[in-house]
Amino acid sequence: MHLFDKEVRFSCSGIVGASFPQAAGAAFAFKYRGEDNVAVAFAGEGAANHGTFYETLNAASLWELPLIVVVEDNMYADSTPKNMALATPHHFQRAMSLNVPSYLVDGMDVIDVYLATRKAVQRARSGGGPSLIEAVTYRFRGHFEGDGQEYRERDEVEVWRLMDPITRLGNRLTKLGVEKERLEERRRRAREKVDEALKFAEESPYPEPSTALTGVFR
Ligand SMILES: Cc1ncc(C[n+]2csc(CCOP(=O)(O)OP(=O)(O)O)c2C)c(N)n1
Ligand SMILES: [Mg+2]
Repeated sequence: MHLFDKEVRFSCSGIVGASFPQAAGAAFAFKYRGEDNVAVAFAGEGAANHGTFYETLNAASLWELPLIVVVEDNMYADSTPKNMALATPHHFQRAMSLNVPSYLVDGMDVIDVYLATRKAVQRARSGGGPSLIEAVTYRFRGHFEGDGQEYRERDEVEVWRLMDPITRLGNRLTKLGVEKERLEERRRRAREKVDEALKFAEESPYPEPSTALTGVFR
């Protein structure tokens, strides 16, 4: 859960709802130093019920921070369906109250997500402040491997599978004239990368127990 890569400027934590203030902190630093970077916080719809969501949007809007908040609304927080935890189906309604403009996008459509993101980045870079991207999406697999998934119908999963974003992007590219071989080559390269990463993980030794608290605040 706690992935961090300084080179690609990516980090995450197992604390649900933590990404909002962390990204806002980065956005504050970018603005303070006069850099044209943009910070992006990704979180689920469950995470967007944390106080950190409102607190961050309020401060970021007030201070016009170069921040994009992406809510990946996949209808479930672990096993809790969204309608049992959210008083409104839409996150943009909440952002509106804090003067943060939003894009409601088809989160299963890469191009739709890209176009909204591009606008949000432009807004952030031009000093316009934060934006919210509400991406409607779905989780095909369980919340964890071995999840019995008693909380949903098999049919529901199958319906969403028809909207698989990778298949849809492939279909769209084919329509635009991209040759089948080129797409197949991309798929092969992606599979290779994943296989390599898996092999690396499986062949890596376990860390020394004595390092468990290295770099941890105490
Ligand atoms: C502060 C905190 N509370 C609870 C958890 C346990 N937990 C892990 S994932 C999860 C559900 C998150 O749901 P959502 O934000 O919708 O993200 P999704 O898993 O759907 O991407 C919960 C409650 C946690 N990791 N951190
Ligand atoms: Mg979710």
